[in-house]
Amino acid sequence: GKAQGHEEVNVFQDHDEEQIKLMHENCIVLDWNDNPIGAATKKDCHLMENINKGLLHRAFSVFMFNGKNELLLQQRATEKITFPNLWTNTCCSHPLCVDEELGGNNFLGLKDKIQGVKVASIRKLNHELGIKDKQLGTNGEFHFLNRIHYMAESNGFWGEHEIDYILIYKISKGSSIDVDPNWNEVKDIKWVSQEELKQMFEDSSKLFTPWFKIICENYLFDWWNNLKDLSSFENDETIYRM
Ligand code: DMA
Ligand code: MN
Repeated sequence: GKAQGHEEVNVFQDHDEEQIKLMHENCIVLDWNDNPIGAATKKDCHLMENINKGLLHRAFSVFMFNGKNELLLQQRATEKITFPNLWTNTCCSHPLCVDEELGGNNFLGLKDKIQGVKVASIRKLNHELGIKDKQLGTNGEFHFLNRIHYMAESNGFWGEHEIDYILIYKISKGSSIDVDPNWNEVKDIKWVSQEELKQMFEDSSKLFTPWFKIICENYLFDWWNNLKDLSSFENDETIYRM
């Protein structure tokens, strides 16, 4: 109705039209144990006003490595409503509240949920980075690592409160993936070695997302040192609360 339209103009003041549209997507609302309990718009899930009351949703974070053990980073576009301009891992987003991305329609186990998150990851790797699902299917493989429950403010008004599924995508030696960024989502990209990432952390002109920092401080370098064989790290059923 009219009143609702009015309110929206205020909430999204000065934001990018394309990004405002995406705020109408339906995210998966969760209880503390990652059980879906409903749906809410991306807008509602990211308002600190709701997060402070406990609203929690499902997310994923992809870390893509090439055959040279380099990690693909992205700098978020200035147009992003939450965490604009910050450097972060390859691709992050939310599985939508639809059967395909929930992982099925009843009695879902962790394996089903991971399957749903992979479907969402393939969708967003294409949307944000122009990566074709055909290439993902043949040039490497996804590994599910673990789930991280965290909360972070973007600017006091917007923020995150998520159970974040961590996925590593390893490009096979000798294969490559073509990247063609969507500049409404991504401002810059960079393939980095461990040394190059550590140098970026020293550079005070480069700012990073809170979830990327949490993952770097707690897990990333262990995983990165064991990319050849992730078997002792992957498919961890614990939800880590940060
Ligand atoms: C949300 O990422 C997911 C995490 C793990 C923070 P995002 O803000 O990039 O989502 P989207 O790309 O859907 O805007
Ligand atoms: Mn989120």
